[in-house]
Amino acid sequence: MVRTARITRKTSETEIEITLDLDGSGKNEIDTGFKFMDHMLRLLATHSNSDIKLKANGDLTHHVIEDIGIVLGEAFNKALGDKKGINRYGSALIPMDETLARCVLDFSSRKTLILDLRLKECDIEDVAVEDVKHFFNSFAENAKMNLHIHVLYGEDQHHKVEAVFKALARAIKEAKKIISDEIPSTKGIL
Ligand SMILES: [Mn+2]
Repeated sequence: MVRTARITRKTSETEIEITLDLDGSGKNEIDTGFKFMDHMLRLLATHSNSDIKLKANGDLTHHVIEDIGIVLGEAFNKALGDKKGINRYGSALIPMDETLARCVLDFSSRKTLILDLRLKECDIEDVAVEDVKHFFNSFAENAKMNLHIHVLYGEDQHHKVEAVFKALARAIKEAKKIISDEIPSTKGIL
């Protein structure tokens, strides 16, 4: 079974192209136009063992980052297909220096997002905190997942978001794993 997706999305605000291979080795080619997002999405590919190729262009930071969340979420949902045999749930606790982040997720086909990043309302490198929050919202919605993200403690803003992306990646790595040949739901459908 090939678990890949290729999506191109063009609106009057943004143009995004992505290819995703869930069973890759973490290879990535990321160009969002924003150095901090490139850094975060490379981490996501590397630590989830997913190959991600992404190119984004657009008018405003807010639009581009929100739409990357949409397209990346759609790609995960598409690549997971009918979700036959997947582990479905994943969780990870990841430290980064003084920060500890937790991510717990369920590829449930329903969106819920619980997000507590403990971030000050400021810019992190070339991205605003608001945009980071929008990213997780669009990602959870379009990947149709239950996503619970908490920064348990920490000081540095960059460390908090980086630990969260690594935790998300490790949780995805666990949840996407093929462990049986059944659809993991008592309803027989996900
Ligand atoms: Mn960093």
